Amino acid sequence: MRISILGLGLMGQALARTLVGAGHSVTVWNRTEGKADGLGATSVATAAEAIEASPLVIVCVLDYAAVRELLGSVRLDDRVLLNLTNGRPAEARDMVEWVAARGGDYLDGGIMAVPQMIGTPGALILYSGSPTAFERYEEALGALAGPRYLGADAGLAPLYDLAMLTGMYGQIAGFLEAAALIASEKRPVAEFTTELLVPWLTAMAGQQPRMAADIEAGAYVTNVSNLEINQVGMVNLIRAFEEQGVKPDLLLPMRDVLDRRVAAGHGAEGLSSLIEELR
Ligand code: FVH
Repeated sequence: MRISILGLGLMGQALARTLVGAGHSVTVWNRTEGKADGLGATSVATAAEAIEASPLVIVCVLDYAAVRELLGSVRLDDRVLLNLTNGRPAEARDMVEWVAARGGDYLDGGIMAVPQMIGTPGALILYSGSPTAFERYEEALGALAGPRYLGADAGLAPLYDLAMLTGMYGQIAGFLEAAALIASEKRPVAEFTTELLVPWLTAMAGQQPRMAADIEAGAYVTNVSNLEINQVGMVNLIRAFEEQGVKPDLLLPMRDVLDRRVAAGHGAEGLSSLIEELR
């Protein structure tokens, strides 16, 4: 299959290398020269030439503003533009019209992997947008990562991508605070992480499907620790941080939300009810 790639940053290079390895005929373009060396792809001098070369055009650059800038007023007739650049749902939805006005069909994608993972079993790419475009290229795109199509609304891939990154940042915030607490007593952080924290977090993640069901039902009655108990626990936690000389900066927003929910009279509910303070 003929596939073009616009943007040869770390991710674009990984995409190109993997598609070449899967036997596709890959044409590449990058704003600055020298990044196509050793990829086994055909390098061209302009984005327009790369678009001309293939019916499937993948773009993966810094942001959506760069996507629009590099495409300029080039026509995309009979082309599918697959945008794997990180962006927001509103930006992806705007791209549908923008690409259609140039004669093309639009697919958005969210890469849930680092460049080294592309083409390996752990990689996932979320897709949304044109269903016919996804069906046509699903098999070829499977060489990059496990594909998950979320629907015709192009905004869905960035929405889910950002939601997954949000979960990741929350987990990293908890890890950093926990590590700082352990390090405050000069205890080994690596041993704590591997032997205790990771198994604990894995077990606690098992609670999240039940919490998600509560959220969907809007039913927050709990038979485990309610918000009042968690509020007392949080006071204890913050005080321990202060005594250990560690800043609880990443925990304080959660404490504030917990306090607001209890003050609003929902102390008997479970932690899943905190979502009501976020809506
Ligand atoms: N790397 C990662 O781990 C993450 C994984 C999840 C998805 N992200 C997103 O992928 C997009 C590209 O990321 P990247 O890692 O390839 O980024 P860089 O290595 O910094 O390369 C940036 C490329 O963007 C080109 N570029 C920037 N501005 C423009 C512009 N105005 N016109 C044309 N191209 C532009 C840049 O070109 P150059 O500087 O080499 O000339 C690079 O090709 C990104 O959305 C991540 O969030 C990666």
